Amino acid sequence: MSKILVTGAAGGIGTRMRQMLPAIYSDIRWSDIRKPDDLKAGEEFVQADLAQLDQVEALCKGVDAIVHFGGFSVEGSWETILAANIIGCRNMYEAAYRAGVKRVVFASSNHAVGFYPRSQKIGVDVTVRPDSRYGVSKAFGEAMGALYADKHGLRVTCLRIGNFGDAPLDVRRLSIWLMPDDLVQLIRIGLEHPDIHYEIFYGMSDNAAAWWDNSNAKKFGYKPTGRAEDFRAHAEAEQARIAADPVGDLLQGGTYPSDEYDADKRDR
Ligand code: 15L
Repeated sequence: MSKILVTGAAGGIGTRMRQMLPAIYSDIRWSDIRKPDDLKAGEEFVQADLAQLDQVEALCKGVDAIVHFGGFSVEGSWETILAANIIGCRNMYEAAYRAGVKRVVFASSNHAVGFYPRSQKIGVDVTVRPDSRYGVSKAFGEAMGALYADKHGLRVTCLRIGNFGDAPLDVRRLSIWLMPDDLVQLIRIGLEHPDIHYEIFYGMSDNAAAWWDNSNAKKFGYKPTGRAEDFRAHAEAEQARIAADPVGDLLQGGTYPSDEYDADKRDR
């Protein structure tokens, strides 16, 4: 893999990946809509607005693979999601195709399926059940990946990321936690595995309380090393500070499905 473009360089995951990926890949172009505060000398950075196709095309010049963390990473207004995650994501795939990029690793999210109940274990073959406009945009990004893989031969890996960080933040995150080293492993599979055509993996560590069947990732050699249960006491203590959420506590997406929820109030 010679030249890799990583979008979303100034975000939470991007910032961490800037510390980790250069040990594996020597030629990385980083991009974001704003310059990272901690940009180091020698890091190649190109500022770009994903909603502008010409800017994304310029970004993709000479690139072999893209790791796409760019866009808006939480729920937002329709206008925000439309520009950053719908138009921006379309521009990323289209510019990748035009530039002859071979692989894309797309940062999808658990919120593409956040309306599934916590009582149900799901694999990667379920119908999407987005829990927010943000979740819809992630389902869109997965669908675009399938289109560009099937129609144009890009090798696309979608990572339905749970919650990325050094430790699970609460009881919900015990099920969906993703340790940084495990994300690096998943990215490497997407960038390097010879049999990738179009795949979806859950971006989670070795979580005993998981709601997701991640056997597809394991088929490609994924061996997560983070164990959420090692942090259970911490996560339960944090959970005790959070108010109960009668809707969100039953659903995989947590507060995302319960925000703006009024299905129980409508006359059908
Ligand atoms: C996500 O997709 C978000 O990017 C992140 O900020 C968290 O909200 C995470 O999901 C989560 O579900 O915890």
